[in-house]
Amino acid sequence: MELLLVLAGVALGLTVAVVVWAACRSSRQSRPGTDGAQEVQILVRRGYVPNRVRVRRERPVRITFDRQENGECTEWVVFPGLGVASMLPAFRRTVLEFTPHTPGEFEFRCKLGACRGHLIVTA
Ligand SMILES: [Cu+2]
Repeated sequence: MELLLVLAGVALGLTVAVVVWAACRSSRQSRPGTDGAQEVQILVRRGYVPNRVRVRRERPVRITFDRQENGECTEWVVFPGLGVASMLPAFRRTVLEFTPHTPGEFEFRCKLGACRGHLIVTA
């Protein structure tokens, strides 16, 4: 019985890993907005789509997070290396604006760290 529970747990873990992996493969270049800001749209649903976004440094970035789920996991998005964080209300769009000054690869993630993405800042 205990073995069955362990196997069920492993199977569930694998399923979650596959779902997260499947949601975590798209990559996109930002688009210039009408005011010169770099526009990025990110769907938040069991991860971030896309989860790799390229922007140029020293230009304003405007990221719209479209969160199509509730629950605790993706309630917050945090960019630890950029000092940016925001709450993302369920089933709403939340706009984040900032200007990256340093080139590099900056992670963003959810509250629990299960969903991750990268902002690639180029010179
Ligand atoms: Cu999460």
